Amino acid sequence: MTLKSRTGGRILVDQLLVHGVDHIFCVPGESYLAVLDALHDAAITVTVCRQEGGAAMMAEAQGKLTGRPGICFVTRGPGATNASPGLHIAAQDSTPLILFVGQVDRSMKEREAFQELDYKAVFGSVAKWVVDVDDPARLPEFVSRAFHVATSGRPGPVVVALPEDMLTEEASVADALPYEPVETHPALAQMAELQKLLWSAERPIAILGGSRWSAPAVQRFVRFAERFELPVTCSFRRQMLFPADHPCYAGDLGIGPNPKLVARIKDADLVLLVGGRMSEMPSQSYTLFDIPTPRQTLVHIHPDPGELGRVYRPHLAVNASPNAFSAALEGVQPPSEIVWRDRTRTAHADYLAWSDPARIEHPGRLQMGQVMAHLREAIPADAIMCNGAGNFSSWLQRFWPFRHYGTQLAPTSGSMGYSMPAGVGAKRLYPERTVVVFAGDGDFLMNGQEFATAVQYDLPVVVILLDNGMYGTIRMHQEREYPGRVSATFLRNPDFAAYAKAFGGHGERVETTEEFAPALARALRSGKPAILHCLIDPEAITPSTTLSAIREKALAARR
Ligand SMILES: Cc1ncc(C[n+]2csc(CCOP(=O)(O)OP(=O)(O)O)c2C)c(N)n1
Ligand SMILES: [Mg+2]
Repeated sequence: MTLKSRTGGRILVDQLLVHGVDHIFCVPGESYLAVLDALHDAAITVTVCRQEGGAAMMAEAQGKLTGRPGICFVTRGPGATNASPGLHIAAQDSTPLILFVGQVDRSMKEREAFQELDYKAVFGSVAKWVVDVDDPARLPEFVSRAFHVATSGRPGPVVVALPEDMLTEEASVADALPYEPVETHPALAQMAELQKLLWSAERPIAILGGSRWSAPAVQRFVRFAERFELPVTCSFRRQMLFPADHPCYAGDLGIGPNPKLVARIKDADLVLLVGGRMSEMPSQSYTLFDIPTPRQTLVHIHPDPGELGRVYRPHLAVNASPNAFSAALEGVQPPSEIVWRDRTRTAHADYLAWSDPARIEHPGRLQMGQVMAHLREAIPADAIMCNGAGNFSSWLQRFWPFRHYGTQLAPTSGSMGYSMPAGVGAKRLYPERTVVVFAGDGDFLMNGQEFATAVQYDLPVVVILLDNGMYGTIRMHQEREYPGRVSATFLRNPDFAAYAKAFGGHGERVETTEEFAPALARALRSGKPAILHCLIDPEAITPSTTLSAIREKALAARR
């Protein structure tokens, strides 16, 4: 059989189709015109973005929601460095992502040609793998490897550099076969050991985190938790891994978690850590477990053997993906008597009390407790909730009851500027679902330009923009460490409702609690991307304290 000769650009796009890609995000560049040309008549939805950071985050968001690599194309040099926050998020969040980057002509390499960058050096410590493709005939091999590397073990980002002249050169080469994610299953003996540990436990608890879950995997874990009446908590920004309205749910280990939950984990005799790494945030700055040998009996299940014993020495280490592990749980039998039953009930009751927004009051005319209570009524359970980084996000993280897998887009890397692009990525994938973008005033303007992308593609996401006129989180830390010495945290903001309108969206200013519900209804009805510019009293720095209280406490400690 003779193979048709194709350009590198065409071979590359054909590989994307082979691997099931149907969406890509990009900012165009002259360095990869041949790819753009091949995309012209391919069955792939292209989203052209306003900044590569936004494009990479959109792709990462899709990777998070689907478990398949998000795909992003950017130009060389500045395009690549602009995309780097998306790569870092994919690395810390264990999300499969492939970044294709333009590269200078092969004949010009190493001269510091226009926008030339050594991607292996620049992205070497962030990406799982970086490759320069110098021969179009090797594109099927390298692209196939990129999909395998991005999705196997602990998923993460891969960078594929594409020299401009390689993309226009022709080659005769066969397509690769579609990639198959490599599944890692637990051994029978390990499941038997787990059953033994559960049978002798008195105060067990499960912590769910990481990636390589799916809706069926979550369902299987729910069934396991039901059979064992096991209290289940979710790691930092992973609440979508267990339904909040389930009687086994004990809350999440985010920033500023329920102290009762923290005490419960410290007091547990058996901890099942499934998929997560218990990094700095969920481990409360590495205070929940002793290092390297936790006091609790630790069963750690992770798809990457390199994570097992990396920080915590597990009693039982299981190298398996949450998908495969949850399936194996079906063969584990509960003890004849469940001695921790009452503890599970108390844990859920503690969660319900902690997450009830109606109890919360803070300074200001716009009460976020009431806003959250309203959102719980007005926004459907399958809505995708997005946030970036900042104290504002605690309203969503603590008071929104996540009930389904694939409803949460929040960077465990703590990257500001994530929510707007994440919302665009989500809405592009699931146009029929409600997408809510939770943003701070600082957070939003780090990638607010992507509101234009939402307008361009008619993606009616609702941005709830909480404006307190500052980088509030940092101001909070300042007041605690250097009380009264405000430095570089004040922000003078634009009229965000006018911003939304200027872009062709729907905008509203919300100053009081009463204004919120009708404004939200109008935003949802508008059918346009919308911004609700919510004015938050700067004193309302967290759901539980004020800026002045933090400052006073710090000053008192110094007296
Ligand atoms: C990309 C990035 N830059 C800086 C920070 C440090 N940082 C964390 S929260 C924060 C302020 C967030 O401000 P805003 O979005 O207005 O939320 P607020 O804390 O005021 O609620 C900053 C600067 C970060 N996490 N990410
Ligand atoms: Mg702010």
